[in-house]
Amino acid sequence: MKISRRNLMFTASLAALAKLGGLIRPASAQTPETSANPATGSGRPYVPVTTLNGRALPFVMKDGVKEFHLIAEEIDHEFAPGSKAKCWGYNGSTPGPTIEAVEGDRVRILVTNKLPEHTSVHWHGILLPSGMDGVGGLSQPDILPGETYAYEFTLRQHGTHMYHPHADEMTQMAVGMMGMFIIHPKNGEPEPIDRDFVILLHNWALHPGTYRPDPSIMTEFDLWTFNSKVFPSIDAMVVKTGQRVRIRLGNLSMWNHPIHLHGHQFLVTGSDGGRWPKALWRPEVTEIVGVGQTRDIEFVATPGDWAFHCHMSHHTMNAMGHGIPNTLGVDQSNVETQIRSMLPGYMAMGENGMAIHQVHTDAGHMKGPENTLAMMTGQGPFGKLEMGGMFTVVKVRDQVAADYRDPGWYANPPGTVARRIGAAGTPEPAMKMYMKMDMKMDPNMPMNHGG
Ligand SMILES: [Cu+2]
Repeated sequence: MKISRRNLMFTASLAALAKLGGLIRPASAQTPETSANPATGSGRPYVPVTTLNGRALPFVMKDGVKEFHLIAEEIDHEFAPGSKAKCWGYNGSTPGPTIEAVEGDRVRILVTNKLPEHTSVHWHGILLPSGMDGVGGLSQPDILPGETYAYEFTLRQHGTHMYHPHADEMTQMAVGMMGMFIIHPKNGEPEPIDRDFVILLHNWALHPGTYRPDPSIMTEFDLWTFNSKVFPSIDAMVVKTGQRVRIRLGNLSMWNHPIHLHGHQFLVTGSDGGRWPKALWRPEVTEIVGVGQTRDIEFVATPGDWAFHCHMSHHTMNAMGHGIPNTLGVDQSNVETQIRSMLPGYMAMGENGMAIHQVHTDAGHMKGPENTLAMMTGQGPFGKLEMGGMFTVVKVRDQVAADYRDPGWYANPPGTVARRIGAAGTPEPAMKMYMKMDMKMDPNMPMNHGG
């Protein structure tokens, strides 16, 4: 385990800040949280993880035990501007803050229930006494509204783990109750990690015009999230060229997600079963993270803007209709005229593809139902990204700011961008309108406009 002078000084300055009123991380920056408790300076050191769009759960040391406090409660959550919901989470957020500790630590986790129904917390994948496993009715009585329970155990392993309720589980997880539990190895990493990201995968059924995720849905989900955010509100992962990056993925959604990184071959190096022996590491470009599983992937960063997303293409979309007629290749001009006589402003779409939907929603002519996001969205340096859901960008630069703030778009070296050869083509008729809209393309526009 390497502790640099810079990290120590950073911890010290955080301790000073903490006294001024708590740890507050600027939304756009990705400076890792302190690796030791800022209040007491105690706790064994580790290289902290970065929870995208999230934060770590602070702890206090009491008689050699790391004490955390989770508060289960209803919260107001925003998936991206234009989509809000009453969710349930921990300490004001979904997912709850990431719990970080070191193999060998004894931890005490207080859980206060401020929900309108009973709950419990299951420490998913963690080796512990049966009575600490958090299954309501099996390993403990339920935690009733207003009660606080204490869980206490010694961490005998390391790896990427999760926590979630095991009481009215279908409902409580469907509305956002989950978090990550990272246990760092006591003997350090086989390969030192420079940037260590944490992403929890989830899905939601937030029907158009409603403000409560529907817990009864099994397959027709309409929001696919990294840490309960959808693109374009998912932070970019900002990395310096040559850094060794680990992305820890957990999946508490109801689908499997083949997670794909562009521009690199990564190694799959671990799971809920801890850090795998090096002989088991395997190179991939897409790794399926199954329901209830975690996976760690690692790579050495190459400069560029590299897409990072689920490869189920419906999972890189936001809310969209299902079971609608297929209009691909259908000339609707005649029927459009007829419908307009009854429904002024009606626009037939979909003859040449679905990308036109983003054009209309970006332009504001096709206002969707209340509290619903456009199916596809986002602007890049060359135009529409036509993405949503489980999509973000790994931004690798030779120089990055000390707080890893978003550096804007990649400046491609001359001669390394795909280019048109020959005559200009003809945009699809619907796209001509888009080109006339004169949308501002600021090369430094941050990808995430909110959250
Ligand atoms: Cu997926």
